Amino acid sequence: MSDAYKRVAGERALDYVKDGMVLGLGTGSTVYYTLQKLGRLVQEGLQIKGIPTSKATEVMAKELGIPLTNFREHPVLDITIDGADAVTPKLELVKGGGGALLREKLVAGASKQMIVIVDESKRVDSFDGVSIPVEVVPFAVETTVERIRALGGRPTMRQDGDELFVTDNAHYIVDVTFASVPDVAALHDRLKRLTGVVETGLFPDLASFVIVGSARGVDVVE
Ligand code: ABF
Repeated sequence: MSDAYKRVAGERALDYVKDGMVLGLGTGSTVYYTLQKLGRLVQEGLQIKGIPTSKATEVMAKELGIPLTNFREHPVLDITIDGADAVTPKLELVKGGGGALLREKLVAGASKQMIVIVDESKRVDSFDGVSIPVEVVPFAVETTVERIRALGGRPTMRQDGDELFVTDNAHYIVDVTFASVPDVAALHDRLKRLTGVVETGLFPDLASFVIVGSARGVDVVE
């Protein structure tokens, strides 16, 4: 049933899109529905351009005929529409379940607005025990993993079958849980200070609002 909730949330985000906008195109199964409808709107004449947050989204956007652009042409975007793995009542996000967190954070950070689209299963009270993706450079990864563990985390290298998962940026992902996460921004800062860490999937303050699909329909949470 969650696909229906993802679809209603993903499509509702397009109510905020206007002719002439430059959009950040997120990654994941909720954004899938946004992109499908966006492709139809473009065919009907909607004038927009998009910057994809992953190679997978770039391929899907091209297949759908969504015009693409880049940061050289548009260093500032109007709206990014993207999913999330978990959302707190303070609109803090965990992202990166799909391994695209670095480009997602760059695109969202370059946007005037970030609209987050989720089904209700993503709403949590806190990130205690929630798996947090951390993008790390391959060089000295074992040392970086031990330094994450020393922060109190329980790190696991993300696998892709028998191999280590490799991101679009040729990095690895370490999925980490912390028993208690009382301060999301502070944990992000502690992780980012580790030399081998490129970026974390903690988005403490980028979401403008969240569109939640559920059996009740659609709620906009600000
Ligand atoms: C992406 O969307 C990832 O950051 C996040 O993991 C994913 C959410 O997954 P889905 O929409 O497929 O549930 O932005």
